[in-house]
Amino acid sequence: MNFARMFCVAGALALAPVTLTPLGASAQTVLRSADIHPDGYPTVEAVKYMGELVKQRSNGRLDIQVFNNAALGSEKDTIEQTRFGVIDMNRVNTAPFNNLVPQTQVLGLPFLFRSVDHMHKVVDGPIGDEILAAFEPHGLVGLAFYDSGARSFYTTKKPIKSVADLKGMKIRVQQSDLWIAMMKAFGANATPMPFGEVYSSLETGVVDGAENNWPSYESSRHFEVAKNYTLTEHSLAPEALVISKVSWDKLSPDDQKLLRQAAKESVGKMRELWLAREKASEEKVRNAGVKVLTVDKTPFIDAMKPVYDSFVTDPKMKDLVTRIQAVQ
Ligand code: GTR
Repeated sequence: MNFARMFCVAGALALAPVTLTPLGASAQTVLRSADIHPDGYPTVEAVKYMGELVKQRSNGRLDIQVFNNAALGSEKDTIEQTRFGVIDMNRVNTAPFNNLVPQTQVLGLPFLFRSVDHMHKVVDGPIGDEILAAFEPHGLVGLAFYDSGARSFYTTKKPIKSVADLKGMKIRVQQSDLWIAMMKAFGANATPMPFGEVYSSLETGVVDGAENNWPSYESSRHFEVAKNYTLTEHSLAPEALVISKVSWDKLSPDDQKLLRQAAKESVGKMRELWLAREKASEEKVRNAGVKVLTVDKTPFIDAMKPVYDSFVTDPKMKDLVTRIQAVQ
């Protein structure tokens, strides 16, 4: 991790969470939450909504302040800062947690979920709680999973019409061994990098393509430089909302309960916002002239066998996959 950066941010923020005690008032705790997305993006708005709930229910004693637009750094860096308590909360896709919390890998496995409804049933049930609990030994407390739609490929020059088209292409991926293996199994050259570097990498030809859901493809303006979007929908990897264990342990059991409850309630709000944003983003990029291709998914699914063979190996992971597949 980048310690220089961490301490620079630590210096800028002072130590989190901040407790303000004006004369005659009870102490106020402001939890700082990171997000790379802009204002209006469903993840950002969902955490703001959660903040309203906790503020109201604690009579102003607890509050959440969202630092979005990657103001606190890239996801990989902010995860480290959150583990050390420099940042209190973080909303990040599950992929950048994969190497740290191996149980999160299961949620990104290609073509594992049959539908968004299947994914919701899994993350809303005991398996979701089990994976949230797996963050704890790593300095983080998992609060909720948010939707992230389906991720599909987009390219600057050659459109992807078959698995063979991916051969030798440089494709940007999130910083996760699972995602690197997925690209390799598709025959592509995986280029892991932070989200903030993708636009210029597409523009200058450092990569030939990337993959993401409609809202991120649109809000990042990647569609301006990579105009071929192929609906492979290879992963439904959800977003995760976590709080630093350092910040968590400073809260009373009642406040911890309040936060957990508000986080769970923000999921419904997020899903509403997500559905609307997915439609709006798709419409926007289609109107901007993006070429949307549909493909037969079977060869893409078949190509993922080596990923399952190397990532679903230990009995616990196998059991988790079997239990997910059994959820109706
Ligand atoms: C988005 C996700 C971000 C980040 C980004 C990426 O869909 O919301 O958290 O993971 O993708 O590809 O880096």
